[in-house]
Amino acid sequence: MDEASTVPPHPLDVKPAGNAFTAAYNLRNTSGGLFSALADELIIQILEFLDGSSLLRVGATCKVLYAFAAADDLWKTLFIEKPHDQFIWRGTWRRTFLDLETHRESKIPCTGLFSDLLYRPHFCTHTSILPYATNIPQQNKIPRLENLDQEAFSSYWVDKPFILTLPVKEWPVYQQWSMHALLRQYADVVFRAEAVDWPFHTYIEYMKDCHDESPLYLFDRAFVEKMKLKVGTEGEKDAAYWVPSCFGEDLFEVLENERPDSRWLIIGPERSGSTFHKDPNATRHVCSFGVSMPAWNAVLQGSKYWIMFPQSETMPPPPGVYVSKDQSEVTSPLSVTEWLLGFHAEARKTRGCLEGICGEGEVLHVPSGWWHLVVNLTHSVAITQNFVPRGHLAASLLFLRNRPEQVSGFKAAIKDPYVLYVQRMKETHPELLEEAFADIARWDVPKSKKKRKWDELIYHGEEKTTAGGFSFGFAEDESEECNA
Ligand SMILES: O=C(O)CCC(=O)C(=O)O
Ligand SMILES: [Fe+2]
Repeated sequence: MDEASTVPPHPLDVKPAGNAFTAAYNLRNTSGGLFSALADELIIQILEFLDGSSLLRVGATCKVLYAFAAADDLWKTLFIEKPHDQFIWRGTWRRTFLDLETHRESKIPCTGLFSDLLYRPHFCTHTSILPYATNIPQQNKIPRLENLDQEAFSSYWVDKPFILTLPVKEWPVYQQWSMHALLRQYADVVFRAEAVDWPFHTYIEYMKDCHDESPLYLFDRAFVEKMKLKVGTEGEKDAAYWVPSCFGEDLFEVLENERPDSRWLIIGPERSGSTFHKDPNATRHVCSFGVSMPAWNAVLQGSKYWIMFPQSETMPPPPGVYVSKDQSEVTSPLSVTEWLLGFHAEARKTRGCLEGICGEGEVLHVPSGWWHLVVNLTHSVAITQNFVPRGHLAASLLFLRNRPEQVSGFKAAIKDPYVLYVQRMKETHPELLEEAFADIARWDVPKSKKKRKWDELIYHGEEKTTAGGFSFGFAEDESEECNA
């Protein structure tokens, strides 16, 4: 790919490290003093200790330190650490922190400075992501359907990704939420975007003039309350949106007000997105044992490129993603663009890879346990919600029971979400609960001498009586197993 040709020169004329080998002149021989001998990462780590005025002073000493002290990530951290009541977004974190208009900011060329660390964010910001979302091989394409009924979903599609093109087009929020309308109605409503809580109008200013390699992503779990929306049933008067009917019942609804976070408003500019992860009960967390909640993600504006992989004991995680032995930690230190640059070509050829673009008015199904990376091809507005379909009741019970620390969003007062859930299910859906327990018990019957690793991990067969009076059990960890 020749994206490189579309990348403009770095604003301070910094070049990639490799260029130093053929360059006639290296700035580090004349500038930077003792700092010039240090690795780039070390220089940045030292600068991370400084406050804004010290950073400015260090940056005024020489060209090398001027370029390093201008790294926008340093200023982003400073800005986020210091709460600002009132500020104007000025296109970069440095200018915003210093409240500098663009034309008042110095731009001293640092020709002869070669640094991947300084050049890479600039390169990634200006690398087009569109080529990665095109020419999707036929066998990789996420199936696209107009609509589905519940029966087809639960009997065939429940564990497969797909894109539905019709149901969301009926939603009032799809028909009414232009960026203008959103801004008119919610300008002063404060939404969460990663580490900041900003009024919507500020986030829109940021979105319109953003040069971050990984833009701050608005991801708000309380949007329904903040925007005073009614989540209804299909066609219901005053309903802002409803769950597409094919996904059927959501057995987490029995938790009512005690339900953990389950829905998010997602807004971001082009290139914002989510690096590889699997969803458990909440977004951006990884759950053990491959048990996680399915979700749907409806695009109301813009479009998203999705690349997905099934999870399986026999398959490694997607290229460029590293998982700890117990699967509780995922390391994917790369930004979305870095991952696309480095691993997309290999991923596309990897067994199980599925890709697709979910466009405006479409909804994508993320089955339980699937890895996914998502990137917005244009600015986008989406709603996502996770749910527990019938077929995943047993798995979600196991998850709550075995990994309470990875269950996010339950109120602190709920000491044992598992017990609460069993209780509620017993009151409302006793037959389903019994079926789920029977499933769990069946998973314990070894079909062969060699138990599946997954079963060994989650179920040791000792008997315990739960609050609901059902008799069954599985150990949480080895110590429990020893006591059994
Ligand atoms: O960026 C997106 O829309 C995807 C979000 C996502 O994967 C999630 O909510 O878990
Ligand atoms: Fe996700």
